[in-house]
Formats: sequence, C-alpha cells, structure tokens
Amino acid sequence: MTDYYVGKKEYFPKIGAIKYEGPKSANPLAFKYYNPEKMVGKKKMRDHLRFAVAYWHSFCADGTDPFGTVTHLHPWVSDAASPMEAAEHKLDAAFEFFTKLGVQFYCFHDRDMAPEGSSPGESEKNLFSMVAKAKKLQRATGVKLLWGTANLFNNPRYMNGAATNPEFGVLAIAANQVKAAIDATIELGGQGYTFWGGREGYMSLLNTDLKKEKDHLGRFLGLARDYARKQGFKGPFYVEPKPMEPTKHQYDYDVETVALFLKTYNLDKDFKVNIEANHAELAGHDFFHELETAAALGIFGSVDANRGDFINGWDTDQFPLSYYETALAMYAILRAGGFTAGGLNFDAKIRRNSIDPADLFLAHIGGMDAFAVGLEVAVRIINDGIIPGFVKKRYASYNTGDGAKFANGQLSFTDLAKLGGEKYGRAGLSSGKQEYLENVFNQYLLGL
Ligand code: XLS
Ligand code: CA
Ligand code: CA
Repeated sequence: MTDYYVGKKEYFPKIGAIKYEGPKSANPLAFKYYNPEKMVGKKKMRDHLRFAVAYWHSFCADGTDPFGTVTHLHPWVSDAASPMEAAEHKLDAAFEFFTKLGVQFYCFHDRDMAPEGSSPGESEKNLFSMVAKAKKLQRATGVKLLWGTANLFNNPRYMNGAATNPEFGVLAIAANQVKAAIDATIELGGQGYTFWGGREGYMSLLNTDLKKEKDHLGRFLGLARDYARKQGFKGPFYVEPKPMEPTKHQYDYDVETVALFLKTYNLDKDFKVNIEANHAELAGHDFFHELETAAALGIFGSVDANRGDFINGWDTDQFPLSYYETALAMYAILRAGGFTAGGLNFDAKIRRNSIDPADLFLAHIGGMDAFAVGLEVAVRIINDGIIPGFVKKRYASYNTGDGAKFANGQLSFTDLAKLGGEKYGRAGLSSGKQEYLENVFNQYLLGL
C-alpha cells in the first residue's frame, strides 16, 4: 500500500511520499517545517496554507528560454506517441507528483492539460477527454482543483489581445475558449476561476483605443461571469494583476488599478484578486503592499506564491524562500481572514539547468517550508498583539471624542477646521517607531 498515486508507469521512481521530519533532518526530500497535520491556532497547517501546484511550470515548461532550447526532457513527453498520449502521461505524472508531495490542490490552463486542436471544436474535445481523466484522478486521490483558467496568450491569433483585440472575431474565439475552460473548471469542482490578461494591454498608444479596449474587457468578464453563474458556479473569479510583460502596459496593472476596473464595470461583487509576489515587484510594490491593499479594498482572494530576483526586474518566477517575506505575507493574509476558496499556488519554475527529477520536489519543499515558517511567525505576532496593538493605539484618537465624531461622519469641514484652529496645536509630534517594530518583527522570526 502506498500513500501516493502511480499510473501505468512511475515517473519519479526514486522518490516516495515526502514526510515531515523536523528542522534537524538532513534529508533533502523531507519537510523541515511544513507539518500538514500540526494545529496552528484553530486550523491544521495544511488548511491554513492550501498549497497548489501550477501545472504549466511543473509539467509543461521545458527549460526553453530566449537563448536556448529544451533542457527538461520530460519522460511523459518522450514516451508518448502523440500529443494526446503525452497529455495523458503528463496527467499521470502530475498526480503522482501531487500525491507524493502531499499538496491538496493544483491549478491549470486549458492548454496545459490538453493540446490545442485544429479547430475550436477539436480543442474542446481534447480538453474534455483530459478533464474526464482528471476527474477520475481527483476522485481517486482527493487532490482538488484550486482554480482553472484559459490560456489566451500563446496562440498567434492573440498577438493583439484577446478580449481587448481590435478585431471582434478574436474576441469571439476567446469567448469560445473561456466558455470551455469555465465548463472544465465546473466539471472538476474548481474552487475558483482566474483571468490573467496576458495580452490585454498595449505595446503602443498610437495604435490603441484604450477606452474601447477596457470597455470590451469589462463586458467580456461580465458576460463570462453571468455564463458561469448560470451554470451553477459559485466560486470567486480572480483577476491577476501584472503591470507588464508580455505587453508594455497591462490593463490589470496592480491591485489598486484592478479594484477601480472591477468597480467601473460592476464586477466587484464576484471578482477578487489573485496576487502574485513577482508581479507585485514588477509593479514597483512589494508582495506585502499588494496583499494589504487587496485586504483594505475587500478583494483579497488567492495567491500565486513565488518571488523575483533582487537585482533584475523581470518575471523570474522563482520559488519563495525568504522567511521574512513569507512571514509578512502570512501576517497580511491571516489578518485578511485567511484563505477561503483561495490558496497558495506555486506559480514558480525550477531553473533551466535544474534537470534532476528531484529538483521539482526540492523546489516545492523549500517553498512549502518557507510558508510554514511564515505562518507560525505570523500567528505568534498576531497572538502576542505587540505589533497589531501598536497600530491600533496609533489610531486611538479616532475612537473617542472629536476623532470618533469625525470617523462617524458627524463633523462638517467647518467644524473640523475650527477644532484644528483652537484645540490641537500640539498634535503630531509622536514617533512612528518603525525601527522598533522592524526589530520586534525580526525577533519573531527566531521564535520570540
Ligand atoms: C503569467 C501569469 C500566469 C497566470 C495564469 O505571468 O502569472 O501564469 O498566473 O494565467
Ligand atoms: Ca501567476
Ligand atoms: Ca509570474
């Protein structure tokens, strides 16, 4: 009896189920901090973190970069006689990996799971034949779909955009593709559905009617939502902010921009954000900023857990490793109420020269351990109340007296000005205590 799935062939034969062995373990293929069954507060670690594997990076990407060809020679591709057979083998390999790693969820694009056919109808047929297999594997293993999405960026027809394409025909084909991806997500019990506007943006404003494109995108998302709701889909829709790449400027630039877009097109009741750490950095923010902003605007949904590189400014999609970053992230996520339908999806890839089968495991183990540490640090910070208490106290003047009247909307601007002129001459001279708080935060990293 094994506690993992193996199809007709074992794709990671030298690796068994990854277990928690504790911080002193020297076994690289073991968790040092992620102990799925451990209770942290009222929930098990696994239920706080809701880890997902990204199908595209882990099973489709082959190490190709702009300067070189394939370095990851996946056995699930090389042992197949046709693209559909490769897709089936890939699904077997993926479920073997999910269950050996012990994650509860995965995420996919339609084209990750099944190859595109020569017509929209054939593509849909391919997709649904793979969805049937995925459904069986989900049932057999208990692994669930965190979210599904459509790849509206790879095919050359999307070079000028999908829902923002100047040509109506492309928008219609995109709708056909999204409809099938939504149907597939529903069929697989997906907990959410994501839109990432890969090519929804512009390369030059000289050839772009920006207002028209945004209007079309808003209408497209509204129609897709209405369709999904009609089919009984109850989960959240996510827009995933990214400021640039592949376009010079993407319409879903950052959380704040997406929030305004959602409000403008009446999408804000059904849509939330899927925040990716690396995209936050590309937007000139940090991960913590984007999470806090989403929480403040009531649109926090899910997370693509990864990181960029300190010294270069592109989407390197590396696995998250910094305890400081994961602690800040979990501090924001827990205070936003934690995950409901969302989770931590490792939208991250191993490097081009990481070619051992074990490397994919090692990368995920590192990311899962980093978030387990972040979770425990954040829980301690919240429970002790020193940092949140400081912030609360900092705003205490709005809880009573004149400040409370202002907060409750009981003061006119003239009232305010009068108070300012007569009563508060000495206000404002108090330290923000940033260095103190940063030091306290650091202390928690090693277990205050
Ligand atoms: C690309 C995006 C993409 C989305 C899903 O940069 O991160 O992978 O997460 O379409
Ligand atoms: Ca992403
Ligand atoms: Ca990315």
